[in-house]
Amino acid sequence: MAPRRLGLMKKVCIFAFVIIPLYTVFYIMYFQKANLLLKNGLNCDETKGLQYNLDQDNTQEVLRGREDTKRLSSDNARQDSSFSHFEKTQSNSKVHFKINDSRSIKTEIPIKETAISKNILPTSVTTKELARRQVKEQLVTSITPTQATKVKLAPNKQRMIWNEDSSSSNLNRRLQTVKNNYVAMNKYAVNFTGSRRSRKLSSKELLCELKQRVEVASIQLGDEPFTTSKWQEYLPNRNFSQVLGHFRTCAVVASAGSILQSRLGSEIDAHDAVLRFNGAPTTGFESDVGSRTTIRIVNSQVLSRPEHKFHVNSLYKTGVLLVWDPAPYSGNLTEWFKHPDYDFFENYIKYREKNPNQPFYIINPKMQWQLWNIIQENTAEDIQRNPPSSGLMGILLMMTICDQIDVYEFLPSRRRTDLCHYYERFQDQACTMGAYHPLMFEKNLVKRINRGSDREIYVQGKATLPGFGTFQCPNPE
Ligand code: NCC
Repeated sequence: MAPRRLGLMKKVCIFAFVIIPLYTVFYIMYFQKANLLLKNGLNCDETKGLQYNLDQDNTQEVLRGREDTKRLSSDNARQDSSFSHFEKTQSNSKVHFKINDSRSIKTEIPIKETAISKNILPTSVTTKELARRQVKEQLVTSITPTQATKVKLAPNKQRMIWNEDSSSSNLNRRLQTVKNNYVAMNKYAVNFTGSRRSRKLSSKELLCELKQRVEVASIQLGDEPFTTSKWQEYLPNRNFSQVLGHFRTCAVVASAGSILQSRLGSEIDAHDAVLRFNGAPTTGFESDVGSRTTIRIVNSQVLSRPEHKFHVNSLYKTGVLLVWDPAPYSGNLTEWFKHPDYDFFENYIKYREKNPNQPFYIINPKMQWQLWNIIQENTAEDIQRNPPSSGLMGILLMMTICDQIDVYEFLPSRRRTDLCHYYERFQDQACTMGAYHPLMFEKNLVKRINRGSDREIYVQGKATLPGFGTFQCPNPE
């Protein structure tokens, strides 16, 4: 009897002290991961759909718009997982993909997010653990992503710096597929008639292209269709450059996760003006990102999607606000106003009613495509046919009102990590390398006009650009 009872006791103990705790740990981890996916805007069906895409199609559709794409039915997906055989037709601003034999593919999941990753850190990760992982990842990422040039540092500290000739062949397969899909999709009907540069422009030539061809302007009263007395009430009556004035030094703070542990906060705050993006906070991150915000650029999702709590979050109450939204490549403002990518106009008006004293501008969308043209002309391959990221638009804006612009962690530093944002635990290389936005090519452009050193990129993640007012350009032909 005794040995049998002992055996039973042993089994009970194993069950109580090993199986149950292990089960609990896995259970918690599973739900934390699910929560993070939900936090990133996906409901369970969408999550399942996304997983389906990843598993079955070997394609992760990384999307911005509401009904941007059609998920392939499982049969179609198995027959052909590549979008290259599809021909695009657009109707009612919805994109339909057709296979050569005219089979139409139905929308099944309107995925709303960009950059959803399978690799998500459990919420229990502490800052210390995060730092440890970053160091570990750094060792991997520093040898893989781009055919990077080496910076001359102490021999044992040679690391990779962003290569200004990075191409999509440096991306992983998933991001290459995503990029090709966005070239094929052409949601904004980009009809690029320019030509690729036969030679590589010098830094000065590129700067002059930007200065002379990109018009950084906000929507003004009188710009058709913003002509009514209603708009007179809401559109600020002075341009943002008049309101902001001119600055000597400016900081642009990209939201990348790799700014964590940088201790750049006081350096950033020492600038005359500081630009931040979307929901990037300062509270709790002051030592790494600083505490001042002079200007904040938000995309139209931030105004239209309830989870951003745009009207109530105090984050948005500081500084001058600017919002942008993608417009059709050749469309006019009236077409854009009728069919914005995200319907943000109503919330813009509501916000202006509640906060009439905070300057808040709508960026004229022609800027995004002027900038896009320059990137495409100076890139050897087809880039995503979507507007540049808020980051590059912000940089351009600052070049019009500052003498010197220090851009932080746009070109990744030695702290490089796949952590998407410094204020979230979500990981995806797409955030740094680009999925919807032609971010890799934007970074190439910034590297080419950088006046700072490779060492500053490596150590601080800092690129230094001259303001448009500080250099002269020859008259355009
Ligand atoms: O991520 P986001 O940008 O808010 O970041 C602001 C700018 O910082 C640069 N960046 C960011 C992360 C990273 N790892 N590397 C970087 O270089 C980029 O230049 C980026 O523009 C956007 O451009 O507006 C974007 O907005 C988010 C999102 O809409 C907002 O954060 C609000 O939630 C987009 N993500 C999603 O739509 C899921 C992102 O693709 C671009």
